[in-house]
Amino acid sequence: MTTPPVGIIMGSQSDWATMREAADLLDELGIAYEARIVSAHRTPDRLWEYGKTAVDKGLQVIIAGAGGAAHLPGMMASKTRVPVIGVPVQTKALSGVDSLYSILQMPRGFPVATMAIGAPGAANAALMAAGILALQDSALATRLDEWRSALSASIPEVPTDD
Ligand code: RP5
Repeated sequence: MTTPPVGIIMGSQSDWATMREAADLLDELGIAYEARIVSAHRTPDRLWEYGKTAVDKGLQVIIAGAGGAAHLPGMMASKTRVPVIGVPVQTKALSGVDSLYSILQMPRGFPVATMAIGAPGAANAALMAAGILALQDSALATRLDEWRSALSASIPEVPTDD
C-alpha cells in the first residue's frame, strides 16, 4: 500500500471534528491523505515512530492538530524534516489561545507553520499543504487555482440585509 502525500495527525479523537475540515478540503482538491491519532502525551512512542518513518514512507506534508498543551506539532517537527503545519484546536478552558501559543512559539531550528485557531485553521492547513504539493504537480496547481477563483467569485460585492 502506498503512503499518501499528506498525513493528518491529531492528539485525540476529540480533535477530529476540527481536523475533518482539513480532510474534507483535501478530498475536494483530490489530494490523498491518511488520518491518525498520535498524542504527544498519551502515545509518545507512536509519535516517535510516525516522525521517524515519515520521510521513508513518502509523506510530503504533515498537518498536526492539537489542543491545550499542544506539543504534538512541535515534537513532530523535531523528529522529521517533513514540513509540519500546526492547527491549534479550540479549547473550552482558554478558547484555543493555549493551543496557539503552544504551537506557535518554536525555538530556532524546528519550525511549525502555525494556522489560525479551530476550523478555519484546519481548512487553511489543507490549502497550505495543497500549495506546497502544487509546486511539483501542475494538475493540482490548476485545481487549486480554480478553487481559489471559485471562492473569490462567491463573494458578493454588495451587502444585503438578510
Ligand atoms: C490534547 O488534549 C488533544 O489534542 C485534545 O485537543 C485535548 C483534549 O483531549 P481529550 O481529553 O478530549 O482526549 O492532547
